[in-house]
Amino acid sequence: MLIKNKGINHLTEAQVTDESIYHQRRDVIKKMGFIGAGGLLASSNAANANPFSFFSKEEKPLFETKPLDFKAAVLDEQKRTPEAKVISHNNFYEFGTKKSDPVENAQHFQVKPWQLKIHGEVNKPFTLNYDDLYKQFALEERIYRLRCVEAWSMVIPWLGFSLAKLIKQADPTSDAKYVAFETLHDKEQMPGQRSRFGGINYPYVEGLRIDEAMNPLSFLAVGLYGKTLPPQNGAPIRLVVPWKYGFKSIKSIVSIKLVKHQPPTSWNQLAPQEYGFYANVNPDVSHPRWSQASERRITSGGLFDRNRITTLPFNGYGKDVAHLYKGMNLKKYF
Ligand SMILES: Nc1nc2c(c(=O)[nH]1)N[C@H]1C(S)=C(S)[C@@H](COP(=O)(O)O)O[C@H]1N2
Ligand SMILES: [Mo]
Repeated sequence: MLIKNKGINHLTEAQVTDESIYHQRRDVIKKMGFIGAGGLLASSNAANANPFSFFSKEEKPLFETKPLDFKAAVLDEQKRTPEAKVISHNNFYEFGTKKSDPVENAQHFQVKPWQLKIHGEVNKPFTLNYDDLYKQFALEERIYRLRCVEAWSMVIPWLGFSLAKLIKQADPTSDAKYVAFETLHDKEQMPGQRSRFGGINYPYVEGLRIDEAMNPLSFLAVGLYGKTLPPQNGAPIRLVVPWKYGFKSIKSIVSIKLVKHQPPTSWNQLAPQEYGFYANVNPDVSHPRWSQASERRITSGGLFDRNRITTLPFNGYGKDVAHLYKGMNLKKYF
């Protein structure tokens, strides 16, 4: 069995705050030698050592989000995470490993021109340019829970279209068994990529099995809260797979490739014993160093307010997706 539970036994549930989990997640990277004691995080105040220091905090954000036309979601009862939180508490290692780094460091991100290639095992490969992202498919709103592997979650109103629509347009061949996604690789624009900051071997890559990708819940988001995506949330287009841990929901995508074999994925490559390919939200399978049985829902309280809720299998989307994993041992394929 690949799951290790040793090491978390000395921590009670109450002690496992998101903050400690987040530090633990960075610790793996430290242990692997990517961030040493005298490394980038430790010396972030020293001149020249911080790859993010070239934007002063006083500088006004240059990035403008624009309103989008979309079909609104039918009202649902979930209490949405305030927009201000959604766009300021982010994981986007290309712009830094702290939650506040992406909003500070991504505001100069140029999304025009953009090219998203759909290719590989398809009969009709195509490329979407920036304007196509908003025009090719009718935009709809989806209010989804996003559950990070670090045991915090948000409820976010996304705008976009089903991944299935885009894949169908490319007409996959019978050899298309998986879908491989890739984030932009641009060291000029993404300071984290200049130093392997965060330990990831860039570009960030992710993948889904073809039946997961074709599930109606799998979504390509081009906006949130009625507007185009801000860069810290993955502008101009990112994946949202609501029944999986947040790291599957890859940001700022430039390539969607249909492939024969299971593709490599960034967090799995970095720490395979901790992050699986499937990464389905599962309260019964602990992360080797913390429990996944509950989560902190980020609502309108303070960032580190206690708002503990029980984590549901498949993040509460089991009715729609559990059949995809029938007969699979989800402890082995975590
Ligand atoms: N390219 C890229 N995509 C990424 C990440 C990243 O570091 N780089 N972080 C992931 C993680 S861990 C989470 S929880 C979500 C966070 O999305 P949000 O910042 O929009 O809430 O993005 C995911 N997509
Ligand atoms: Mo995450």
